[in-house]
Amino acid sequence: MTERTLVLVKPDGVARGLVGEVISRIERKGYRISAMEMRTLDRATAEEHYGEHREKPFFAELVDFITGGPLVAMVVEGNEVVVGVRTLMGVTNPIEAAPGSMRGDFCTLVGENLVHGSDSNASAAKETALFFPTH
Ligand code: D4T
Repeated sequence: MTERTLVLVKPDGVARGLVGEVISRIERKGYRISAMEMRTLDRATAEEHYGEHREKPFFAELVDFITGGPLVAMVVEGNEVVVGVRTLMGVTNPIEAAPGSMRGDFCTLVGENLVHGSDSNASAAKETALFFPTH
């Protein structure tokens, strides 16, 4: 089933020159990028994007990190892409992410875990509208 998801190459990935690596893995899997932009998030957008984590102890740090430098946001489309991208990314904690996944191959810190992908179709619709309101 064709779906859409929102992918972010987080500021650590941009700073480390891994944008091409992330895009390449998504494209080689067979997914299509239908919108893409580099931008530095303002705090209001970051707080909305991570709204479900507002009460968590790591929320302030998370917002500082995601607004701390440019990121690359993209809308990715394809067959069961929400789960497909999460599989390519690996689990949230990079230490537990499988080798071969992006987090498994390229990072070690949960607070700097390279990429974001929407976790459901409902999140994908909300996040796509937040980042690309006219897409
Ligand atoms: P995102 O949303 O960034 O793609 O990550 P996940 O979907 O894989 O994981 P999440 O929503 O549970 O966490 C959001 C974000 O918070 C950071 N984080 C998470 C953190 O800094 N410390 C923590 O203890 C946890 C659980 C990492 C991802």
